[in-house]
Amino acid sequence: MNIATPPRTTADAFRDDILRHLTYEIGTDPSHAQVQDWRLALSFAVRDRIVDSWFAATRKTYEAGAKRVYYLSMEFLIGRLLEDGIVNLRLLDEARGALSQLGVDFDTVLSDEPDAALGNGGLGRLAACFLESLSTLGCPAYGYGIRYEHGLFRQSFEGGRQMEAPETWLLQRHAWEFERPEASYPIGFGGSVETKGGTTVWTPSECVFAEAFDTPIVGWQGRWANTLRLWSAKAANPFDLSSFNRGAFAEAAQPEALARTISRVLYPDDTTEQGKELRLKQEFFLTAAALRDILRRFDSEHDDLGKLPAKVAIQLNDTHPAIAGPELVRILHDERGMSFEDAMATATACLSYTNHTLLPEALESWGEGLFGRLLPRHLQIVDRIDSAHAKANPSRSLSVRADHQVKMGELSFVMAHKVNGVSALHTGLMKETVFEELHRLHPDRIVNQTNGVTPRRWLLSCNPRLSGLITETIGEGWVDDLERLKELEPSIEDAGWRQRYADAKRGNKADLAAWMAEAHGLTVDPDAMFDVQIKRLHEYKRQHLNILEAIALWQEIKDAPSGNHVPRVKIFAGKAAPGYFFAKDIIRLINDVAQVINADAATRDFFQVVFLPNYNVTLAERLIPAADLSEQISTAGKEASGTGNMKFALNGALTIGTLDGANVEIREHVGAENFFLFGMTADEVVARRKVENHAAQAIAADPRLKRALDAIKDGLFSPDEPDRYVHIVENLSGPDYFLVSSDFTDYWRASREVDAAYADAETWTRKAALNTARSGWFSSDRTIRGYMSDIWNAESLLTG
Ligand code: GPV
Repeated sequence: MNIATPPRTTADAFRDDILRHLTYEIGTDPSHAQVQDWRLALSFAVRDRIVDSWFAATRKTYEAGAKRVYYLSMEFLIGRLLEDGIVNLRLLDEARGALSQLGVDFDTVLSDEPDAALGNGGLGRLAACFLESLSTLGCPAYGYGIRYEHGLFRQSFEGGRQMEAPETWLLQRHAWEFERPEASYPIGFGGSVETKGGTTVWTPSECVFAEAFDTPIVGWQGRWANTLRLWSAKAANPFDLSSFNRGAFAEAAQPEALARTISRVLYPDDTTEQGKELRLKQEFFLTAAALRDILRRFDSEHDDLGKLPAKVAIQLNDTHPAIAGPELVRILHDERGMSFEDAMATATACLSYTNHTLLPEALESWGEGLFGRLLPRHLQIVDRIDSAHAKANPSRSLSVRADHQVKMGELSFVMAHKVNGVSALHTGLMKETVFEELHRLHPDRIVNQTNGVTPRRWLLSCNPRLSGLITETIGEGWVDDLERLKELEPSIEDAGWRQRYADAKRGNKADLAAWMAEAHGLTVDPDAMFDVQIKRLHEYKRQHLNILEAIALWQEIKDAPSGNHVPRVKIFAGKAAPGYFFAKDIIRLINDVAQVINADAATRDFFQVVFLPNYNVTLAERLIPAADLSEQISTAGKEASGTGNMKFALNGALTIGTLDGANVEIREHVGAENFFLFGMTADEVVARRKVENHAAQAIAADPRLKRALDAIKDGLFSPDEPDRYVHIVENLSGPDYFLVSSDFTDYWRASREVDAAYADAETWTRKAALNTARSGWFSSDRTIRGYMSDIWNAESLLTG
């Protein structure tokens, strides 16, 4: 059953392939080729080798009659694919050599690739890591998503304010996808429902086509490749000839434009509910197309729908594809003639659901008016599912339908055989809060699968200095068996080895400093501590807690400029949802504070603040290997897991963090002495909110906090508009829902412990190296194995 590792390629063979693609695929002569032409030619040469594994894997799956995993997600934040493919195929030397023979700079070619930004943040990036791990593990799987014409917006700053421009990644030819006009399905909306002679028929009033585009996702060593299948919307009747003939050209093009709207943009919200009709249409579009495709594949191999749960596992990445429950029931019952009860049981046995947040504003629900207008038959089925569930559970008081809404979390739970949270803490809180009653009715349904990250992208590829040292020390086995990083521990006792570890970090910091100078005209000292907070802007993530500490630290240094201060550069990056004005004001505040602090000659040698624009996967790959300190400072109970926290620890940054999400498990793995803990626990947070005037009390008790808030309120950072940030100060002094003020004093204390530890380079390096050695558990390979055994009952088709 083994699929052999594909044969290695030489630099010469690779060079010839690149030239062939440049000539016959791009139609360009080497003497005229631009960077983009070389990049595409190289991508095609790499892609050829991936396609070989891809076909072999597909054949193997059919031969074995194996169960397939289908991961349905509105987001796949895959980033660049060229380097990933080269690294996984272990063709780095050959590709570099081939390009150098052709007189082309390899790194310039790699960095020409646009980021595929088909996701907002952690949820979308997790889906991308999962696809790579599924391929590394040889588990037959498909990712299903939407091929957004415009991914997440491009961010720039004007006067410190976030500006948004459309992301146009598809303007250039996309090297990695294969268009599949033959895999195209009509997707209906609206219309009417009729029951005749016992069968119910839905006749939609509107129809668009979903057309497939496939991207192969290759695993480590090219031993397996799975498919990311993204749907693009096309008009059923692309062109209205009669309007055109009348001379009404705009009108003639309308059906096409309207249909395509569905796959036009990724909604730029992150953990906030987006209650737009178009969003619901997108969700149904993705889900209905995926189910059609899944059933077509199933039908080609089997003729008994009873076998569906044995051959098909469908994972819902949050509630966005939750309409899969009613849609699958509708197909099985209305179209395939199964009894309603059997259809429901079959669908439930296939489906499982991952919850990624407890924030109430992110729990999707749809007004029944909208839902019924767009999906009239599905509304009936939801009601029937709800009453069937109520009948089977007479003690039940909740409902999928309440206040004229359809509640997608409850629907997903009822229609799933397993429901999982993404960290131990989050899963526990799910049982106690949002799903308390459903958990009582179905005590075996909720399971935990703590998130993970792929070590191929997030260590091997993004941090060659460190991964080189690791491989030299313990061999290459860690790449797909990350817990073997533990074998580094004896070397950490060796001062010479520690120096090499420190040198790798220093080299990464120097590279980052050089890039910041070149790309952004910033001067930072690579010997200063690089203190990094990179993630979406959200009040619960508390970037404002971090900037308050920055202000207080600056004030302290200013009071004693000749003191013994530990030099620090605070680096921020992240996007705010365009409509989330408070978060956008936090960005502007950080930029304003940076401007004042960085202009202060008295403190400049000790302290700087930087906000890098347009955070994306590629920027994360640059920043994480160069970080000393990882800021994971969310209000306890609010961050479901976090995955950036894992990437930092793996790359040897120490964490300053709260007991939230996977921070808890990171601290357990790396050791409490190698983690800077501060802040209230989730329970303490709940209790603290009940204390009257909690924020005012915290401020009165901490003169540093008061002084920092006063500086903002007095307009020190916005002299041209002194009132600009008064509302932020008022929030943090009054309601302060996220308890920034109440956690400030302990955060300050922990941060000074960080300073003391950093001042002792030997100790710091030991702690950093222990973080690397003990983070192996956070591989997404471990996570996927957990899903395969506890949720999907799926198997690897790779042996040995
Ligand atoms: I719901 N998450 C996200 O990025 N977008 C969303 O819409 C939702 C959740 C994130 C959580 O906030 C993180 O804590 C978590 O690590 C990540 O999903 C992956 O599980």
